[in-house]
Amino acid sequence: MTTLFIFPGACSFAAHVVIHELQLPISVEPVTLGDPNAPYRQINPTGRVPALLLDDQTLLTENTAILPYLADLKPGTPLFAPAGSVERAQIQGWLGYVATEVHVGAFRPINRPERYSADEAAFPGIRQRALEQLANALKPIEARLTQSDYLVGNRLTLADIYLGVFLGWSARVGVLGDFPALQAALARFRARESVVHTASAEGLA
Ligand SMILES: N[C@@H](CCC(=O)N[C@@H](CS)C(=O)NCC(=O)O)C(=O)O
Repeated sequence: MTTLFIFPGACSFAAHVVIHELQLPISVEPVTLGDPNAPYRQINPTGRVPALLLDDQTLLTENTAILPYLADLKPGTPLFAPAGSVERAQIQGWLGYVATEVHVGAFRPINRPERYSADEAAFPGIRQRALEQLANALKPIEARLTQSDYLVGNRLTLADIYLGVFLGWSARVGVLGDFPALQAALARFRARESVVHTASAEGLA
């Protein structure tokens, strides 16, 4: 059986939500992060989540690959769009934007300043700049969501689900105050049945 490896509340939450949205027959397995000796390293040497282990033992990594792969298991799902369509490219564009500008560009230095300097005294400054970068990265998303409840088209897509995870993280670090459309998007995300279900399955409040 295909298995999705996750860590509660991590960026793997989006793939877990998609599994619930699409009722996919995929088992979900929590793993330990940050332990070089964890058995999970035998499956995924990077130790990162999400990772999707297919029936034939092929391992897929990266949200930008896993989310579209999961959606394509249900052809025609409104969460994604047909190959060759403009909407599909737009959804992929937002996935790439969130993965690079929001996750790695901002949250990586907020959460892991030690990856950017060996000098502990520099960490507060790195975090502060990264929080500013997060606010900058959220501005175009706020602009889009001021005009529409959804990033692409008139319906929830993979892009909104992936974004939802980082809106939750952004609220936690206190960056959503100036972004009313993002606050509303987070409230809608948290109210969605699949998200409530996933949060409960991951043991989150
Ligand atoms: N670019 C990757 C990032 C994956 C990633 O950094 N996942 C984090 C959790 S949000 C992780 O596994 N961190 C543990 C580590 O880096 O050791 C993706 O989008 O899938």
